[in-house]
Amino acid sequence: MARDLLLFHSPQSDPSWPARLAEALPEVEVTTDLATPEPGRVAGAVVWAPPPGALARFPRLRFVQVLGAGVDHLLADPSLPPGLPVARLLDPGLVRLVAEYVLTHALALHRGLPALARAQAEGRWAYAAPRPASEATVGVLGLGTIGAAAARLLAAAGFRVLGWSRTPKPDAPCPALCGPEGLARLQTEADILVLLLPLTPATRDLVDAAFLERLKPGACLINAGRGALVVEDDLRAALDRGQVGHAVLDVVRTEPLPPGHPFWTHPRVTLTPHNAGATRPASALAAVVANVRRGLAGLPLEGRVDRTAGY
Ligand code: OXD
Repeated sequence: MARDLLLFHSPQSDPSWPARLAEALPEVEVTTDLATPEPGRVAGAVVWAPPPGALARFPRLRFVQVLGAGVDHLLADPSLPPGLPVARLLDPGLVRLVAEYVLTHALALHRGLPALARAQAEGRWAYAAPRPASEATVGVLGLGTIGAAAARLLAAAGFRVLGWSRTPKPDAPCPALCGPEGLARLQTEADILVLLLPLTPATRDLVDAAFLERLKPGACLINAGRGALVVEDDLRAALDRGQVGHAVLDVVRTEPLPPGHPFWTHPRVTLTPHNAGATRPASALAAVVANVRRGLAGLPLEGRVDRTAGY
C-alpha cells in the first residue's frame, strides 16, 4: 500500500526542510505539491501561511503543524475543516532569535541610536548623555514562551521589565500585570513597549489612537508580534506628533510593506522584513518530527492551539 503523504509548504523557509523531513520520517512520503494529484493520500501538513483554501482539498488530513509560533494566518482561513487539530511550533531556536531581536532593539532605542543616525546623516554632532539600562522600563505585552524569553534577556541586560498578559501568569520571569488596570499601569510606566501578543479577535487593533495617547510621551514601540495589533494610521499620527518617539516594526499589516507606504521613509520608523525569528531545521526539526509522529498516530499534539481562543 502507498505510504501516507506529508505535505510541506513554506516557500520562505530553509530549502533543506523537505529532504530533512523525508529522511527523519521514512514512514511517510513528503510532498511540496499543494496541487498533488493524490489529495486523498495527504495525512498531515507542515506549513507556513498556505494559500486560503489549500488545506481543504485533503479529505484525510488529520493534523496541521504550523512552522512558526503564530497561527493567525491559518485560523483566518474559513475553509479550514472545523475540529482539525492545529499545532504551533515550540522551537527554542525561534524563541531565542526573537528574544535577541527584542534585546537588540531595546538597547538601540535606549541608547538613542535612531536619533544619532539621523544626526550623522545631517552632519550634526548630537551629544546626549548616556544612561544605564537600569534607568529604563521595558513593558512586554504577551508573556507566552517568546515574551517570557524576551523578558528574561531584557532583565539580564539590566532593564526594569514589566510584563502584561490577558490572564494572570504566576510563573512569569518578571513582575506580571494583567487585565485592563494592569495594562493602564504598564502604559504609563514603560519607556519602551514590546508587542509579542498573538493576533486574535481580542488583540486586533489593540494599539490604536487611544492606546497610544496613554503612553508616556516619547515612549518607543517594538512590534515583533503581528502587524494587525497596530492601527497604522494612528501610529503614524502619534509618531508625527512625537507622542511615540520611535517604532521598530518587524511586522506590518500587509507584508511585504506596499511601495509608497509612509513607514518606508518615516524618520521615526525602523523596519525589518519579518525576520526577527525563523524556524531553522537545526533547532526545530526534532520537535516537528515528534509532532508529525503524534499526529499520524492520532495522539495529542504538543502546542495544540485552542482554535476558539486563537492561539
Ligand atoms: C512566527 C513568526 O509566528 O515568525 O513564528 O511570525
